[in-house]
Amino acid sequence: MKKSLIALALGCGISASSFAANPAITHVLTADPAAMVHDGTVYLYTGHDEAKDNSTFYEMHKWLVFSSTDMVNWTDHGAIMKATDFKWAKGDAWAAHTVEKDGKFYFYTTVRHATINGFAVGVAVSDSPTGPFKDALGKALISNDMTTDTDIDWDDLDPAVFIDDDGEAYLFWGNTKARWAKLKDNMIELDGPIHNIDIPSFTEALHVHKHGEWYYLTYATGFPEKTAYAMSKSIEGPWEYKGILNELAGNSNTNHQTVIDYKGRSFFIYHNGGIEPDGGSFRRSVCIDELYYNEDGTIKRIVMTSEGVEPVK
Ligand code: FUB
Repeated sequence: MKKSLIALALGCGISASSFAANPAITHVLTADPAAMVHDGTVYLYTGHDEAKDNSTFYEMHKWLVFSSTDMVNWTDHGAIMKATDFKWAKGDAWAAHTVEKDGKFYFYTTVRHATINGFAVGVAVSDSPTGPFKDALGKALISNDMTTDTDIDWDDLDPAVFIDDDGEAYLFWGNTKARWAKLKDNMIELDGPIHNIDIPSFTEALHVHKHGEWYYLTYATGFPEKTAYAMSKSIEGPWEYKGILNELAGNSNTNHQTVIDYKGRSFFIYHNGGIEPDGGSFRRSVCIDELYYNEDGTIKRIVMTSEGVEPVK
């Protein structure tokens, strides 16, 4: 039985699959994955592509969350928030990222600002990883008027937060300019200036993870996008460019990625337009493949598969 049929059979917004495949989620269109491991469970946050077939731009109103304990069977917890739940925003639920701090879950996300031209970063909070999430600040954390070094109004998108081993939190974001700033302990205010990061051919989708002694900065490069990465021994850089990590994602001009370690294995989670029969750049689906490190800490090129990953035990 196909995974989508199993999902329909289960109903009630719950989906499950008994075997792996890519795309990993097939009963709803999912884009811009961000994953968080909490209390032994993986929570996968995604945008929701709602564009019709043949659309030429995104239609995205809300964000979704799924959970799994084996990276193959995913439970659908439904929508956690919509873009206009931020009263100062007018829409466009683009890429987001969730982290946990002191028992609260902070959801950093991209929306289009209602009164300040361009995209902005909002922050919402919840007591549960599956929400509901509420605006934590009542205004944008980052708006386009705070970053005036580009001519475009979409340079403040795709937030990702990294909490270091010492509890300090860092916000990364940007399009064409890669940016970071420290966050205060309350997670909803910047703690110091906005810095630019010097990395080649940066497009968007900054994401930071740590594995062993190394910090890794992965990001979308070029357009259509591939994924590139850089490494550093410090969260504040400098970052050493290490090349292409993932090639063009089939049938999609974006390739937005997240990386996690889970139960002794490492995973590269991204989207492509591979869902049948009408996937594409604005009808995307999340995929999951293995990620392998070399002994020197560099990462092997991702092999995108149709088969997906073996279940984690
Ligand atoms: O989903 C809308 C935009 O497409 C995201 O913000 C980018 O990362 C790209 O995936």
